[in-house]
Amino acid sequence: MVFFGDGAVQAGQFTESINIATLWKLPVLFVCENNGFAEFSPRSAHTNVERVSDVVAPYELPRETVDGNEVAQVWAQFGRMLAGVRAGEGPALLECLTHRLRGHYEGDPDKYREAVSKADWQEKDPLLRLQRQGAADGWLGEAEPAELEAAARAEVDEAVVAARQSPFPGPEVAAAYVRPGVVRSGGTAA
Ligand SMILES: Cc1ncc(C[n+]2csc(CCOP(=O)(O)OP(=O)(O)O)c2C)c(N)n1
Ligand SMILES: [Mg+2]
Repeated sequence: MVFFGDGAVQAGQFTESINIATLWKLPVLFVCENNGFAEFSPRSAHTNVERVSDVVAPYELPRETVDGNEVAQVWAQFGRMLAGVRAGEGPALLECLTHRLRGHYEGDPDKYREAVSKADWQEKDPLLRLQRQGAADGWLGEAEPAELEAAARAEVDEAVVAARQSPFPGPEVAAAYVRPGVVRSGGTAA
């Protein structure tokens, strides 16, 4: 599974990766977070192809564009594609349309996108939407949103402490999480 921004798509490595992944039917789920900006440039400044899912059309892999701020939609499409990839049907590409509420980096003056309404996008915050949906449908239970947030923050804080206290991992740890044995016809094990 690889995650990348729309800015990576105009680099040659993207097309090269899609090409070889489809040619060798590799089990890869490509997930693009398309927020319409690559650093400070709007997508229209560096390509005529608006949708990343259209960029890969000639390679004939399963490709979908979803509302990336709609958790249920992302989850459902992600599940369908992952099942196909795991079943050996070859790679797939999921494009999640979203927005970057803050600049490209901390301290970015963020002067290049006055046209975009931040207030509109703040309303589309995926967590907010999910929370509202959960309250409306009744599956969120009795807990107040503030309590849920505090519990989630505490869990993250604990994980940060555990990570900082852990010894630095050696190279063998990286290898431990790579599943060997994907053999391509005429090729070597990947
Ligand atoms: C291999 C490589 N090429 C170019 C760059 C320079 N660079 C840094 S960020 C960026 C664009 C990133 O766009 P995106 O992934 O959409 O991220 P966003 O701006 O939305 O946060 C580029 C081209 C880089 N860091 N690495
Ligand atoms: Mg981007």
